[in-house]
Amino acid sequence: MMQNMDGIQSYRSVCRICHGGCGALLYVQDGKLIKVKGDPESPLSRGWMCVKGLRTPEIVNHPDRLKTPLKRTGKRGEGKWAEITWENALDEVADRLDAIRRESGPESIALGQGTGRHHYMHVVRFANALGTPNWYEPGLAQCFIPRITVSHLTYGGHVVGDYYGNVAPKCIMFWGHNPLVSSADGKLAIAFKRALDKGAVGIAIDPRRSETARKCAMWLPVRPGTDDALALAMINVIINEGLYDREFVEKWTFGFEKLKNHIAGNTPEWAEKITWLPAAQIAKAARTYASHKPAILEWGLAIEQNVNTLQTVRAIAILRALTGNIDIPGGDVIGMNIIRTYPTLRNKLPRGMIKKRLGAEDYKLLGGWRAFMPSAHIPTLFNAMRTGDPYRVRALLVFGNNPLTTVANSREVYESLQKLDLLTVTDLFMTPTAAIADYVFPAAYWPEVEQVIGYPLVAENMVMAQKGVVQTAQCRQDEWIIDELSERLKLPDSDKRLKDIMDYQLSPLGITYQELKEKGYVYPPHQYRKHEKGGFRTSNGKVELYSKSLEKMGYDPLPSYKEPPESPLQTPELLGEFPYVLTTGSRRTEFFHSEHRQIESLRKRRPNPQVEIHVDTARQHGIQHGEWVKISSPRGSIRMQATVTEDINPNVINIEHGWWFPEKAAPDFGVWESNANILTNNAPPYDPAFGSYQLRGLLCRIEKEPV
Ligand SMILES: Nc1nc2c(c(=O)[nH]1)N[C@H]1C(S)=C(S)[C@@H](COP(=O)(O)OP(=O)(O)OC[C@H]3O[C@@H](n4cnc5c(=O)[nH]c(N)nc54)[C@H](O)[C@@H]3O)O[C@H]1N2
Ligand SMILES: Nc1nc2c(c(=O)[nH]1)N[C@H]1C(S)=C(S)[C@@H](COP(=O)(O)OP(=O)(O)OC[C@H]3O[C@@H](n4cnc5c(=O)[nH]c(N)nc54)[C@H](O)[C@@H]3O)O[C@H]1N2
Ligand code: SF4
Ligand SMILES: [Mo]
Repeated sequence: MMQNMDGIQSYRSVCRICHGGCGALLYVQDGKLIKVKGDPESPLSRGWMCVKGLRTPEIVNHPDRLKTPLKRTGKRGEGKWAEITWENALDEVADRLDAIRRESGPESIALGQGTGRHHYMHVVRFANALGTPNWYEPGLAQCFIPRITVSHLTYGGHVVGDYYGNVAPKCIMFWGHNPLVSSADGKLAIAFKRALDKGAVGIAIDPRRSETARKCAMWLPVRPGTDDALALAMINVIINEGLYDREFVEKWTFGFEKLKNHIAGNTPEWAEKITWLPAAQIAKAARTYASHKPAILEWGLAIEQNVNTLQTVRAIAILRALTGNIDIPGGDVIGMNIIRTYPTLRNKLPRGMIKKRLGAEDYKLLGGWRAFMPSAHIPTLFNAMRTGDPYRVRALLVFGNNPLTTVANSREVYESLQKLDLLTVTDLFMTPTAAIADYVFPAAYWPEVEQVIGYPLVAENMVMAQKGVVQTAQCRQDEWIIDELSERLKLPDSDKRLKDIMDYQLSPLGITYQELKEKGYVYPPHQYRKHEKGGFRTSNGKVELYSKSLEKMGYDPLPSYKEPPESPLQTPELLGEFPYVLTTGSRRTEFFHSEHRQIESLRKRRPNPQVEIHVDTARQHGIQHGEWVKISSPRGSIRMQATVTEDINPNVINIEHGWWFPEKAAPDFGVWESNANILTNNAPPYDPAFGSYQLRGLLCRIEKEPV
């Protein structure tokens, strides 16, 4: 802490509004956060912060923040609340949970949370201690878990691009990824900007010319949902034109000949008909990626939001191995994992319970014993809430998630939540989901929490500390709420608090959390080519082009293409009514998922939900830029404002996700008006390994709103 002349204290911390990690200087006066700016000494961001991070004081001090625990007094969703002390609220919720677990078993209590926030692993720990196998997160099967799992199965560790070493990448291929906006998974936008500015050749595979694509030499506007076919065709070119790294492939990969035979028919000409990309462009992209070394392949979540997720991600993963770009300077490096894995108490979950995890039997890489972080399958879990099949889920404790906006098929989510005996929501603001809860708890925001952050996420090549420097009303860090409930329920290890866990995580580095706070971060030099010392940490020490592990689990050991279940080729009968391919959820700098719609300075920059439509398509429908339009899928309709652009494939419609309107009346807050997940589908088929559902590559129609 530094003291300035006029009574202002400043602190060094790390922004975590997104998965982020931008170094931040926080200025506090009389206990109030008054300013945040970029920390020039941060090794990652070197002074840069995005607009959300800079607006942190406006968020922390927002008058609508939840400030005290609330208990519902009227009917569910009636908007009648009584303030209640933490002591009473926690006692009451613990009593209800205790009764439910006695009556119906702990599996009838589910936990829900959102994407990688500070309390992520603590929620998993709580589930295991409570003895319930049923926790969920709306990402997971649709976000990141397929990439992590495939990385481990294929290379024996999680790979991330090497932007901070001495060798700069010569090429970066962005696949369904727009990190210049999303800073996803703990990789900061600024690192990509710098690498591209330094001259790396960019290839963007994206139906939209995204902010990232605009900085790339090549843009491939692929048909959403056909990335598997594109990746197979690129493998085909790289093998058949002899562009692969022979030495690496021979020495360090398994199954090359089988792969070669398997993809023989997947030529660029074959892929052209599926992906809507000219064969020559596919071949050129493959050649460019293979001939610039070192190259990074940045994959994003667009490749996971379909029902052939496992094989799509596998096909793309194989490209890195064929080109020998793994764990080399300036390439894709395998994580160092310098801190201990969070103690999630996985071994406390009784064996019988693993079998009861909803969806685990069917989606083995999401919920089974081989899963990276076993969780419940969302459609199966919400179905159990709604129908009692295969058993009733009676309670849901939500920590930082607004499922009415981020889970597919919002209407069914709503019906499911209404059936619960107990719903608690911990959040920063009153959201449409919180508004139908029985108890609402006020959460602490990032300048109010303590945490150890391994960066980038899952790879953990460096570690940073986040410091609680201010306190708002009665807001509490989620981990504290969980610990208080655990203590009341006398759960295993409930005597260990967050600080003990953080010290444990840091123990391999020989420092305590207190010491890390003083240092700010620890960033050891990266060790490259770790496989040369003892092989890859896969089942046979080699990169598995052909995956024996998958074969054993009953999944295809080699990747293949599968047409999306609702698409121009699969369901041509729907094209009359729904002629366009819909994709949802591409990120916007100003908002994090359903957050920030009440933050005036951010909302001013994007006041309304936007649908992107090509100029030619707009002309055909008489749609003008800025006009409100109706977008419909076989599930329902929503309204958004048209952004007419040339930067999108003319047959694709792109909509934002996460929209609700805090300024509109409770309890709905307009959540039924412009919510992308009214259009998405949570019905089968799902990806056979992860149970992923489709959020990108569905069918839709767009029309002028009737006047
Ligand atoms: N500002 C901000 N940052 C965020 C988030 C946020 O909400 N706001 N969310 C965070 C989270 S949880 C995540 S997972 C990451 C995600 O971040 P990214 O992985 O970067 O994903 P998106 O921006 O959702 O989508 C990337 C690109 O995929 C394209 N796309 C859509 N459909 C397809 C398709 O079928 N194939 C291909 N190849 N491309 C397609 C979109 O046009 C988009 O430009 O962002 C994180 N960062
Ligand atoms: N159609 C469509 N849907 C999508 C996606 C898409 O691309 N398209 N993307 C999916 C993906 S990849 C993801 S990861 C999910 C994300 O889904 P979520 O992470 O669930 O996102 P939100 O719905 O915004 O819910 C987050 C809530 O947490 C609150 N919050 C923020 N910080 C804290 C905190 O520290 N503690 C607590 N208790 N609350 C906090 C916010 O106010 C907000 O209400 O969305 C998924 N949904
Ligand atoms: S990119 Fe993420 S971590 Fe960095 S300032 Fe923005 S929100 Fe914060
Ligand atoms: Mo995500």
